[in-house]
Amino acid sequence: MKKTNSYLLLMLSILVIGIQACKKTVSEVSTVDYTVTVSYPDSYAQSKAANAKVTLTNSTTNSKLSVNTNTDGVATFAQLLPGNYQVSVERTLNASEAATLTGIETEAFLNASATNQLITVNGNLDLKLSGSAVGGLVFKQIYYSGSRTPANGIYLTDQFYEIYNNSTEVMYADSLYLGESGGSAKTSSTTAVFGFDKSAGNVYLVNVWMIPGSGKSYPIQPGKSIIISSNAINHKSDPAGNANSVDLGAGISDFEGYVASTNRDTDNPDVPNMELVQYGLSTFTWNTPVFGPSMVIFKSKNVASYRQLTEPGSTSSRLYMEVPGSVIIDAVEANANATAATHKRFPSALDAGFQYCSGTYVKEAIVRKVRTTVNGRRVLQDTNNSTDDFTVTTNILPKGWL
Ligand SMILES: [Ca+2]
Ligand SMILES: [Ca+2]
Repeated sequence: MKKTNSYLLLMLSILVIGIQACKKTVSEVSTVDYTVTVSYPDSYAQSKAANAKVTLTNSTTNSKLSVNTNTDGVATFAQLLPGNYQVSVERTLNASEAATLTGIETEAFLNASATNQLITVNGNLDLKLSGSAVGGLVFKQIYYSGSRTPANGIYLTDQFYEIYNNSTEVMYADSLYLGESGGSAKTSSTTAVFGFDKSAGNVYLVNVWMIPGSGKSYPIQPGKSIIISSNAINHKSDPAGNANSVDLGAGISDFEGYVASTNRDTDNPDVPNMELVQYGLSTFTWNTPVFGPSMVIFKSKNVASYRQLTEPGSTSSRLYMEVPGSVIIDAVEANANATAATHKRFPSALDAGFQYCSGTYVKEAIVRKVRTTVNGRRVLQDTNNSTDDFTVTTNILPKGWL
């Protein structure tokens, strides 16, 4: 018995020493408290990004720890083992969250990361989310109606197209195509309907321009726009201009359409020219129909391979570029009057409606409505229906607001 007791005592002692040794080992490895504070992009309505998933990956062990941010955008990693970590954050916004944060109701995926963070003491890391742009480039304003001179003459070289960054991120105008559909606006009951079949979803362009640049030469900030003018001069003060028109000179126009081949167009050296890709409906300077043009913007690397087609049912040899609807960024139809639905040139998936001015040379522009304002940035309405999305004004304000 005595021997057994001594043996048990010995075993107990070893056990106790062992436990104490273990305890000592654990308490000697000091941990740190680490936080990651996550914010939304500057263009968003709020800064603090709640419910973002923050993941710390230990560079040595590859073990991962994930914590969601609280309402202050803070993810807390308590008792973290010191070491080298890779930090990543992801946040998916559902359509309703995106609507609140960006003004545009569409799902968005945001992320952020920081590599090789040596974490040895208590601390915090700030990370700002970024991701795919919510929203895109849209036509903000199209001025096509022309104006009357003080002597009541007609004046139509003052047309311009304003393209707006309706997104949360910087976008680039480089290599953006601006295209004008073929087909006549409905000016009478006998006006021919454009002969192409719309059911395939394509558009058929008669004139096509491209903005130059090397890829990132022409940034457009969120909530900002560019002006593309047919002729980038101060039409009000130009000797050959029209005192009733608008100033579209340098500082207002970002690009102009210069038709070198006619030897009659004017080139303002202070305003970059667009590249003329296709000029099927040629006049000495580029004019779109004052009865209402149908315009698209698109980006594509395949323009050279797009089919060139004559209009079905027409004897004209004029060629139209067939551009697939899938590359169209924005499409806006204007036409002559309220009865012109029969003469739409675009598939309804690209623009379900159209807009019209009260007449020709009336100095009216069609202007996209403001849907909401987020953090000072106006978000324009884009339901792909110009009847709803646009309004008509006589107050022509390039880059301005009604
Ligand atoms: Ca011109
Ligand atoms: Ca120029």
